[in-house]
Amino acid sequence: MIDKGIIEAQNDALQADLTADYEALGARLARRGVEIEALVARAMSFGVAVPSWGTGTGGTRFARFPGEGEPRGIMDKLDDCGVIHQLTAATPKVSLHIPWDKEDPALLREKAEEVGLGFDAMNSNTFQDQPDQAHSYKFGSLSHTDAATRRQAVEHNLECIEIGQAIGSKALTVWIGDGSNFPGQTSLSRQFDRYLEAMKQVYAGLPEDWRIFSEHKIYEPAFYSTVVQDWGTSLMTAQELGPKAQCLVDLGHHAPNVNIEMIVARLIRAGKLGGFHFNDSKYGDDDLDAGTIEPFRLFLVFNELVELEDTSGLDLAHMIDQSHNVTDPIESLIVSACEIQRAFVQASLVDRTALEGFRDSNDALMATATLRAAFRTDVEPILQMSRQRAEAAIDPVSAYRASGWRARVAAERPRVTGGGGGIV
Ligand SMILES: [Mn+2]
Repeated sequence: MIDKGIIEAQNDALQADLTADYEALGARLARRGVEIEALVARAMSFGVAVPSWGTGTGGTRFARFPGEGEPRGIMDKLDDCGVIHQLTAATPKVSLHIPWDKEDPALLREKAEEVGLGFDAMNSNTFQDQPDQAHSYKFGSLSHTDAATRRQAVEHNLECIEIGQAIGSKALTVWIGDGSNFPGQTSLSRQFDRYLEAMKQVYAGLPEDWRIFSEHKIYEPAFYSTVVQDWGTSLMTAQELGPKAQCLVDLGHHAPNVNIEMIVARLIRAGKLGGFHFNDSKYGDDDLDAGTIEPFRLFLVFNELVELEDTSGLDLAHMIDQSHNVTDPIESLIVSACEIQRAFVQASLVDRTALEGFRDSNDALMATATLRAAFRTDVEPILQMSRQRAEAAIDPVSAYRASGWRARVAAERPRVTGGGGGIV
C-alpha cells in the first residue's frame, strides 16, 4: 500500500485551499438552505465497487497495448484495488470475475482483509472458452441448442456462487454474449426460452440471502440479435425467475441517445433495479471512463435514485465496468469513482420541494433550472473534505503519482505483451 506519510504531506499542502473553498461553498449552499455537513456525510457513505478486470489495460478487438506493472493475477489486482480505496475512500469492494480471478477463497479473503476490501457481486464468464472445458460457447452458452453446453454454463454459474459464498459475496451478475449474427440463424423465441430455463437452474442454486442480476446489452459479440438485448428482456427474466432476481444496468449497453434515467425509473417502479455497471460511451459500448462523455446523464441517473431512495427500498450494487486502453488503469478508476460520487452528491442537493412545486404548476423551465442548479454546483470541496476525513487523499491522482506506486510494482511485475485483441 501507499505510505501514509505521502498522503499526509500532500494533504497538508492542500489544507489551506480546501478550508477556504469549503467555507465558501458552505456559505453558498446555506443561502439555498442546504447544510454542507450533511452532504459530506452523504459523500462519505457512498461506495462503488471496482472491477478486478479494470486494473489491467483492456484493449479493443484490434489490439491491446499493455502498460507498465500490470497485475499478474488476482493478488496483484487486489493490491491495486486496495490503493484505489486507500486514496479515494470510495471503493470499499471489488467485483470478481470467474475464472479470471479463480484462487483459493481463503487466500482471497486473507488478501482482501490485508488491503481493507470486501467483495461485491461475482461475475460469471460463458462468453469465451477456457482451455479445459468440454463444450464450446462459440454458438452460445445458457441459450445454446445443445443441452450439455447449457448444463456446463449452468454449472459454471453455480461454481461462481460457491466461490462467492466462501468470500462473502451476496450476488451473481450474469451477462451472456449469446445471440446470432444472421437473420434466421436462431429462433429468437426458442433461444430465449432456453436461456430462461437455464437461468432458472442457476436461480435454484442461489443461497437465501443472495441476489442474481441479469445484465442486458444491445449488441456485441453477437451483431444481429442478442438474447438479453434490452431492459425489457432483462425485466422479463427477473420477473420470471423470482424475488431474488433483479436487473443490472450497464450504462454503455444501450443505443446512443437512449433515455437511461427513464429505464432506471421504470425498473425501480417494478422493484427490479439491482445495480449498475458505471462507464461512459460516445458511440457504442465504448467502456470509457464514467463521467467523461456525458456527466449530465450520469447526474440524471443519480437524480432518479436519490428522488426515490426513501420510498423504494433500494439496495443497489454500484460497480464500475470500464476498459482502460490509454491511461494507467488505477488513475482511471480513481477518477471514475470520484465522478460517480460527484454525481451522487450533486443529485443529493437538488431542491426537491421546489422541483415538485414546479412540476405541479407545469413550470418546465424552472423545473429543469432546478436540476441544472444542482448539476452546476462545484461540489469538489465536499468530495475533498470527505476524503480527508477518511484519511484518504484530497487530490488522489496527485498523491498516487507522488507515491511512485506504478514504478515500484513494475519492478516486480513483468510486462505481458499481448498481440491479439482483448477486451478484458
Ligand atoms: Mn457490464
